[in-house]
Amino acid sequence: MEKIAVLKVVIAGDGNVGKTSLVRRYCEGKFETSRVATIGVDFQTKVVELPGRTVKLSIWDMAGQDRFAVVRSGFYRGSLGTALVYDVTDPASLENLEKWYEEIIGITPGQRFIIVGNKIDLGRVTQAEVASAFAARIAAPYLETSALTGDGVSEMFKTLATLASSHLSFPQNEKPD
Ligand code: G3D
Ligand code: MG
Repeated sequence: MEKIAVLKVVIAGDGNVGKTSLVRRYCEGKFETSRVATIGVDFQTKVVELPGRTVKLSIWDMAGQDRFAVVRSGFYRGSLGTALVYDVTDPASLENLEKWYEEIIGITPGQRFIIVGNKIDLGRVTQAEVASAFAARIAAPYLETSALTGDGVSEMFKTLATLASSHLSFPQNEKPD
């Protein structure tokens, strides 16, 4: 049987920026309003076809609420890539990316990141230059998405999968399908 690499990736960022909606849109192809806020962690897997290889993402969707900070730290371990998500209509969520970055890099040094500006369907309030400058500073690709329309969502997860699979010379990351 062919083995497919399972790559753990993390979706982090403030509460309400659309993390769970992005994962749902990508994994289930749908957008739902009025869902209950994530408690602890949501977990989904999705097979991703990359040029020349197929991988399986295990996507860990963090709860943004500060009260779960202790729980969150355990979930970062073993992750190969992180999407730091902010809401383009919420300046505080952009300012807080730095805090998320510091928290995660402190627990998993060497972690690779992408920066994602979500809710572009609502129009932008934050400055794209500020977000892309932060992304450049931490050597992260910068993308914009809408979980509502689906714009940019598959690019987001393919970029994350590509980043995570660049770690793939380690046999312990290879698991049976
Ligand atoms: P979180 O997991 O980061 O906490 P959620 O965020 O996915 O729970 O989304 C928070 C709210 O933002 C939800 O609103 C959701 O519908 C909305 N949302 C998420 N992504 C988008 C987007 O791309 N565009 C728009 N317009 N809204 C989005 P409700 O009102 O359902 O709580
Ligand atoms: Mg959530």
